[in-house]
Amino acid sequence: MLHLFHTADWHLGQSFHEFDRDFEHARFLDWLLAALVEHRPDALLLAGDVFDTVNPSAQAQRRFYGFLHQAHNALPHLQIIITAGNHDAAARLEAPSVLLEGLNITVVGTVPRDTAGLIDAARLVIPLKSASGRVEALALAVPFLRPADVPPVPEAADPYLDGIKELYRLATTAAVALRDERYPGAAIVALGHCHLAGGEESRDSERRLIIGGTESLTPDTFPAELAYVALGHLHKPQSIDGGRIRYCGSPIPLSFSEKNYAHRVLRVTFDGGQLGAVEPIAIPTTVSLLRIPARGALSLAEALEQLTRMVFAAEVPVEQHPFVEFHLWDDGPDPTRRHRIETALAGKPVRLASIKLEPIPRDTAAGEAGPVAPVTLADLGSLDPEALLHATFVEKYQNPPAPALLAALREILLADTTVQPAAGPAAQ
Ligand SMILES: [Mn+2]
Repeated sequence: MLHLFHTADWHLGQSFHEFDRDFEHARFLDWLLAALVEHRPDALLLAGDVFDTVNPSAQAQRRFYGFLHQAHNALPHLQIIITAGNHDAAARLEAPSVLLEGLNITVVGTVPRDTAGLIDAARLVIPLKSASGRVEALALAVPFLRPADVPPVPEAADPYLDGIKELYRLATTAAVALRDERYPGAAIVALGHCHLAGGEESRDSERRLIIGGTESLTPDTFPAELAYVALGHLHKPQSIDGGRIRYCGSPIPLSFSEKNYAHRVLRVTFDGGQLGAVEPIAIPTTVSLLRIPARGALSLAEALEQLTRMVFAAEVPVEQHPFVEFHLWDDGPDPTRRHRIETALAGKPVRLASIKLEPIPRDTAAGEAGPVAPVTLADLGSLDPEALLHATFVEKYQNPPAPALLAALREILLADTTVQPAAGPAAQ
């Protein structure tokens, strides 16, 4: 019997609309340490996106290495396998490998190659021991793969996608050979950081893998010999292929679209080389994300009115203040909008993260004017600028322009006919 924890997408050091997430990450890591001590898994798999950026802050790095140190001290037999995600600096992440190996920690950022430059898939295979000291599983520590990381596949329909598949095939073949030779009955598991076809994405935080077509990886990328595939990249927990392939999801919401996700770590059990139970362990929320309104949008006046009626928990330290995102109807340019919201929030225990403007739904009865008709070059001279501004505002914001804006336009139009080009510097 062998147990492992599957986690991914920590994004340590994330800056969230200019706010720091260090408090939430610190609380998550404290919780994880306690959960490891309580459940005593044999291994911890971290499937990519350890850090949010390729150049994480010193504080984020202190958090990460501090956690590894504490986990090793508390559980010296715990094996930790860490792979790089698309947000990580692959080579830098694995730079301290030599030191970490002594702590039972394996970091794989890049695909190992032999002296001839050929991919050495056997080095991706990491034996995992159960509490009995016997190797009961072999883990394929595959990091996020870039096009240069995958083997060439002759006559491939898509050299990148087929190359990813070929790399998993090579690593699985190496693991099967090792199992049959030395560890009969061991389960084979793989890590990965990729986007499987049909996977559900979050807004704003995953950073799309823009290299062509990587969203089309299919489950058969992972050979049938793999009892379990521990994935990172998609932040919503989801399972594919009957639960053999899983995304555990991010431990904290990394964007407002993730606020209702069931953040968790997965506890995976193997028995006799087969996948057994997969149990989610819920991660407690330390800071809440607040959307105003809960769904849809409000006018600025309605939002300000709602704020006067809201009751907030008092006496909470600032790092625990909820993050707020407003959704307001876009009723036209308004340079005072943010300031008026900030003023209404002054003294309240919340942090203004963002204001999203939503297009006002078209009122079909009032929409008779229709879109502004296309004009020819010859028509330009005959257009009435005031009427054009009016029509554009009604088209875009379902509202006429403010009187002050019309007055400003009239002033410009008037100036245009009276000020002569030769007026000189005095007119500036
Ligand atoms: Mn991620």
